[in-house]
Amino acid sequence: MGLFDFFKKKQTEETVESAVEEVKEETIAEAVEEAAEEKLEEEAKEIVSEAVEEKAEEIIEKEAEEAVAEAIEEKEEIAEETAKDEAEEIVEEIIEAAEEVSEKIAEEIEEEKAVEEAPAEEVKPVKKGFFARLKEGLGKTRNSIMGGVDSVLNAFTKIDEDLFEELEEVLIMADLGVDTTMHIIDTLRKRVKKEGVTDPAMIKDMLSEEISKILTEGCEEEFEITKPCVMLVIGVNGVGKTTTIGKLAHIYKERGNNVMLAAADTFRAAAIDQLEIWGKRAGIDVIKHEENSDPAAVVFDAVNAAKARKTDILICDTAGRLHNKKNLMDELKKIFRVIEREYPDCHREVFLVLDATTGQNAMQQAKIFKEVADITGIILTKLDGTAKGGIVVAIKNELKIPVRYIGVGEGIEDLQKFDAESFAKAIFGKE
Ligand SMILES: Nc1nc2c(ncn2[C@@H]2O[C@H](COP(=O)(O)OP(=O)(O)O)[C@@H](O)[C@H]2O)c(=O)[nH]1
Ligand SMILES: [Mg+2]
Repeated sequence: MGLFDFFKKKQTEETVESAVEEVKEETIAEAVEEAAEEKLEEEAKEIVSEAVEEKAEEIIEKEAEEAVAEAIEEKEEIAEETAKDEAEEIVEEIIEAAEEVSEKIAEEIEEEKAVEEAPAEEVKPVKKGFFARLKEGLGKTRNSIMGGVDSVLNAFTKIDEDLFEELEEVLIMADLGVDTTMHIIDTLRKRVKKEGVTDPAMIKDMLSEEISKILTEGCEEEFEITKPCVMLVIGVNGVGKTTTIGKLAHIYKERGNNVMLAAADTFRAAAIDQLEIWGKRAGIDVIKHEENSDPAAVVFDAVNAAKARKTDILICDTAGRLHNKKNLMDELKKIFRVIEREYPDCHREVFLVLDATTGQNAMQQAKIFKEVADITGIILTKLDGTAKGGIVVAIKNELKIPVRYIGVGEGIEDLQKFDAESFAKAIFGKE
């Protein structure tokens, strides 16, 4: 090979080499670029997928929250509907019961009418119905007092101090109260001595006479309401205030009066509803506010409504929270002030309701209420089914407040005007 050829070959080799080198570099650069792009793409994908995942989680969370909220709402709606249904059922049941009671009354009236229309007989049918119910209601009291008295008297052949002591025990056990019992026994001792009585059996009639005397004293005139009248019904929870108001409303409406009720026991919503049910039963308007509102404000509205509508008798229910005497006193005072200011011309009655089944406890309640209110009359409830009816004698003798009505059952007709003579006869009268 010549020198030229050698150089040419070398140059060619170099050219090839550099070309190869160039291609190599290019390829590498391309590969690097590609790799970088690939990496970027991968990272981007990763970022995107992360973002997507996060978003998805967020959406799922939100949806779950919404679903839970919806479920709760649905549940609440169902609960509300169930409660409503239940309440409606209860109201229906109560109305049904009331209808039954009124049917019974209608039947009784029919019966009494039938007897009245029957040819002349010596008995007074209406009086008989009333007295029979009274006697039935007082059955346990009668058995308790008279049973005890009989067994003492039968155990003795002569009248001595032991007999009086045992009799004393019987009367105290029958809830006549210690003071009243002492008074009765003292009177009996004096009479036995004065009248020269020796037969223990004679004591029974004397006892009946003395107790009747206590009950009837000062009750010669029949109690009548002066109209327009605002009646305030007070007493401890559960004694029967609302039930008694329902019965009173019925009695006065039946006699042709315009009657209105005020739900001033705002302590529990149930108390307002209960009065409304009685109002509905008797077809009488009930003035009410919301639960926990001011009782005096309810009375304010009721008194003004009664004036505007020329209502004959407005009967106000109240809450009896005796455990807080100061509150009770303030609440009652405020109510009295409202009545005095808004309706000075109305006649006022303050009825204290006492539960006969609580015996001497009822006396304690009466003493406390006497301190906070000018009680004009006592209504003694639940005399049916209790043997503690003797409490009437203690109330009459010790409190010096007249007993106006007595409750002898839960029905709308089971409230009787207190007739001392009939009462004494129902317990002590001969069979
Ligand atoms: N056996 C009987 N139950 C009565 C009489 N008066 C009321 N009740 C019952 O006593 C309970 C309490 O009565 P309620 O009027 O709500 O008492 P308040 O809390 O004083 O209003 C109810 O179950 C009444 O039905 C009654 O003369 N005889
Ligand atoms: Mg009540």
